[in-house]
Amino acid sequence: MSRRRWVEAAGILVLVVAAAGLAVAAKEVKGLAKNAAARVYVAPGSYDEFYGFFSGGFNGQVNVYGLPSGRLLRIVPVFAVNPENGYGYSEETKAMLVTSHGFIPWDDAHHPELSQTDGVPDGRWLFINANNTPRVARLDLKTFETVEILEIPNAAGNHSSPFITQNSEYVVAGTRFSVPIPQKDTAIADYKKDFRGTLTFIRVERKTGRMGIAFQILMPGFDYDLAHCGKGPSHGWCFFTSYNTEQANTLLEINASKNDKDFTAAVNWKRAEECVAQGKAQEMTAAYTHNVLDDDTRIVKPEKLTGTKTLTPEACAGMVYFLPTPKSPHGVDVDPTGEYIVAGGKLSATIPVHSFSKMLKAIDAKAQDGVAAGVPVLKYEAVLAGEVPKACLGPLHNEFDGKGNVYTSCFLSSEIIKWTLPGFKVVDRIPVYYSVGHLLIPGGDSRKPWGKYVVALNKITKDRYLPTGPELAQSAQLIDISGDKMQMLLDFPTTGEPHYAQALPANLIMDKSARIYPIEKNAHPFATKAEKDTRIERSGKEVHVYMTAIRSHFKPDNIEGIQVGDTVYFHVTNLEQDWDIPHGFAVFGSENANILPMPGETRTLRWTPRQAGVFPFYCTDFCSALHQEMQGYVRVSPAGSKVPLSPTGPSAQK
Ligand code: K7E
Ligand code: CUA
Repeated sequence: MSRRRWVEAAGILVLVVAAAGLAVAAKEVKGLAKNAAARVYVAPGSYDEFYGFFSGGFNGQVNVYGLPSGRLLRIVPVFAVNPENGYGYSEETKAMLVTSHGFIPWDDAHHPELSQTDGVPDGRWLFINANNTPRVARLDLKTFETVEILEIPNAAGNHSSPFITQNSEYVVAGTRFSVPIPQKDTAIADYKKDFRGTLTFIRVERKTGRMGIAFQILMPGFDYDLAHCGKGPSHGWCFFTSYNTEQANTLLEINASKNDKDFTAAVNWKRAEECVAQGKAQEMTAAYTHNVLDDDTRIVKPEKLTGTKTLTPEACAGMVYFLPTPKSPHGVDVDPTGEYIVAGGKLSATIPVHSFSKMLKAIDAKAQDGVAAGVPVLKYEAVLAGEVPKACLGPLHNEFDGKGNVYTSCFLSSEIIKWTLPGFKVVDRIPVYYSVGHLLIPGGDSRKPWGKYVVALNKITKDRYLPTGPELAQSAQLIDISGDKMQMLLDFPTTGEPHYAQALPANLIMDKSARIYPIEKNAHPFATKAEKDTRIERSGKEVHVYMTAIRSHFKPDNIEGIQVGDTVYFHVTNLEQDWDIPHGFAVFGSENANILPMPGETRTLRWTPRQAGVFPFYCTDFCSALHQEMQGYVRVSPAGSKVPLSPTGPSAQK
């Protein structure tokens, strides 16, 4: 395309950029839509059509974008501390990040998964995995906050997680890394003998969303990479891809790429439930944590748990089968009808598609190619629905549009292909920039995709954006899929490294969004619900400040009688009952983040003053015209000083 036509095609976007004198070596973009700018433009004051939930990858967060605009709406901390709102720093939220391995302020979050009813995202919760120290979190989509984190014991590299069943009965979690189970000190060379994988089924309470481990399946020591659960006819089954069926423990790039086919594990969880009910599971000791945000106090309650129910394939015949799958597969995705199981053949140029109905027949007919580590291996030809020949290089992940088309990301050839199912015929392809991982279509892994757009989540953006030093942003690219041809609309950089993302129509959640926490329902033990109740109490070396915040002052705002060596707890209750009016609180020299209580909420900052003096504190969130006046002082005296604590009660205050 000539430069001139490119400019025409890019329309006003380029004109605006050029007018600002910023057009630096504009590059050709294949498949760019006419009037692309107008088609993603959401005018000031207007809402986006979709909420998009993007994982933050190694920033451990969830990033919420509006689509089609690509506007970043919110960053929700999940597995990482967040100084912006004090998550993981405040006394109330620290416990959310406590595991059996101690306080873990970081993780690597890959797969956001929306809760479903009848196989369709219902807008209640979002689940997301932590890879490194295995955990699954649940976010409440009324408040956009992390309300629960469950640690997964007997696991490592929690990557095939947290994929959901069609009525949110379970979210699953599989081990990307096999390890000695239970853990022990053993030679790494004994991998084949001692290392195992687990597939964990986490029960989700229908009413509350509360998670709990139902059972774990002990598997051979492969790497269980990704998963998706069945829907419609295949409801009751979940599918996990594996690589390293070679069971190599070193130089996996060579040693785990030898087998022509690895396996997709098909797990019949209804059968597993029967086996558990029949007492076929073994109790296994395991230490793990389960942290839940209490609705009334808004304090995280940590719980320590011991033991899980463990099933082996041998003890529960009919529970697990292996479907041979070329070659070191990555993603596995179930189409909206529930019949087709599409893997990403990573090192193969063909995309293998398994048929659920043929799988059931193959099981009945015992069309087997032997048994691997106690698991029947079904014959490839007997379960294959078809292959997409010469699809692309490095197929990774698939999403569906609900109109019989599959969109596959191709990491090596940096493109998205669109192909028909059934039909197995590539009908369109579009380059993306560059090295695409997952794709997102609103509802694209559900029974009823909303379609309209596909978003490419790209790993590499070399030369795509203004350079920012050695590290460049990962990017998302929004592509229109409403017509026959994919049309590129928009690029936007992302935070962290989003692996997967999911989206749903805004109207499913926007009207349910919480605006305040009712102050009368605040059951925090250190809440102060009226200014007249503010006070300071000492017990030994601990000082508790019962403080309120309301535009535009703290009460108390002059504090004396604190001593070096004390531990001071500022319990700040935000008395506002008005939407979008948090107050922040920070104190000089604090080795802690600020806290940011929402309207009606109490949050606590722990402070250990190290020297005598008078130290200011202030509100960090610009809350009113007199926000700058929202400040105070705390006087710190030497240990053993006679300065009385004040104000100690209502009578002591003016
Ligand atoms: Cu393909 Cu972790 Cu799902 Cu990255 S994962 S892309
Ligand atoms: Cu309160 Cu600024």
